[in-house]
Amino acid sequence: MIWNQSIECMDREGMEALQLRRLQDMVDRIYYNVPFYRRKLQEVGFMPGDVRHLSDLSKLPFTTKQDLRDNYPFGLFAVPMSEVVRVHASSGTTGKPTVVGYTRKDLDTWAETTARCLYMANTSRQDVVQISYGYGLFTGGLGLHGGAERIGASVIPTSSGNTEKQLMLMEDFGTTLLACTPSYALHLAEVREKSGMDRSSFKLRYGVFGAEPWSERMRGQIEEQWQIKAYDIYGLSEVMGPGVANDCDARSGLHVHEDHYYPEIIDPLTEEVLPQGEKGELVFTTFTKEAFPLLRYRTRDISVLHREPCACGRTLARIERLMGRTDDMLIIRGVNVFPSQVESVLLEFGEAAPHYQMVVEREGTLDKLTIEVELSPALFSDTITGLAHTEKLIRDRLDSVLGISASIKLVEPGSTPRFEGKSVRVTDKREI
Ligand code: DLL
Repeated sequence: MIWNQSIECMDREGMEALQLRRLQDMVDRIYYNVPFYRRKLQEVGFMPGDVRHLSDLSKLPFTTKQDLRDNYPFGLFAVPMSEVVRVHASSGTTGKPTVVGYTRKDLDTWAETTARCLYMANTSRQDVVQISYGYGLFTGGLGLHGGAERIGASVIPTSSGNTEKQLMLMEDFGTTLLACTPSYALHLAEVREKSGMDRSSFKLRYGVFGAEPWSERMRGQIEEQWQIKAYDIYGLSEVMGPGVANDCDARSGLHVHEDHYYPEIIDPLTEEVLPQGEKGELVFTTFTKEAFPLLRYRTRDISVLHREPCACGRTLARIERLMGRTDDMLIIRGVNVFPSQVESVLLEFGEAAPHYQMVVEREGTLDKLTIEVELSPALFSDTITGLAHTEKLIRDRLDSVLGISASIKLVEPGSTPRFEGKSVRVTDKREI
């Protein structure tokens, strides 16, 4: 049995005392070890030692994705690189990724919190866990891997892609728990049907799905098509990776491992902390992370926070199923994509500001991204081979920057919409 009962069922008073001690320690560490935070804290007149109550946190400055970008790649690390044993990265808003680092102790914390999530989803050492999240710079694969190994389950690290092989291994190895994006779980079911494989020859019982928005409707579809119970796992690379929160059998929100990752909900415009039960932007402070501590990180994810104990017995705070974002980040086949990344690539090809439209659709169960690129004089060529060449150059460059393939449609000068106010570059036709 892997869960931390003394933490997960701690009374509020005990939890807040623990959080205050950890916050004090964290503010100390970032003040002395990260020049960026020292400057920010000095700007608001804060010294280590000034944190007396948990509510003092609301007086401290926020950290944003732009701050991470300005300090690329390792500027916000609080330990020397000799202490860093792992680096991951996720999409930044332009060509450069957001980089995160882990000490050995951070990996240990990550494995523990992800194991707690998997335990909420009924995982035990009897399980065969197939991890079809991508391994590599993305935190999904290795993050779930650490948690499943911590439980003592038998881990099959298939990573993403190669659907037929995934199904073959799932059947042959008797996979009981599947971890992947919810849309990929549906795709796997669809391919299984098409290839005439019989559901009854699979031993699958549970699934842990996340890394992209999904709905109760989609949960119902997955549960029906696979005849399993599906759980929602949330996380983001900046805070740790998968395993920041997960839902339990009570299905009344995702329990946040708030002894390590402290959640707040703010009004994204006024930046005021909102009372529990109100909808707003999720903000996280990491209490124990050594390599890459984060103070009040603005996730841009929208949710609602609840602190009453749950029917399952846990007292850990809960966030409601994620409800969208305050920025224009899209998640396409599990990969985070910002329109500004597309823009920065197109700028490499022409002299003027590029005109483009992104269309996202769900074909069957898979996401498809089409980018209509308006030809500028610099891109223009009057031969068919010239156009095909231009299209290939743009496609290859976008593939490598975005990390997913997109169809490119070259369109005539002047044919994409122009905007007087805020431009609308994205049409998302997916129904989730
Ligand atoms: O997606 C970490 C992860 C991997 C979570 C595997 C769960 C499972 P990033 O690539 O940094 O990290 O993307 C983080 O994905 O801010 C949300 O917008 C979105 N997201 C993650 N989980 C969920 C979820 C990983 N369960 C961004 N529901 C986050 C809705 C989610 N959105």
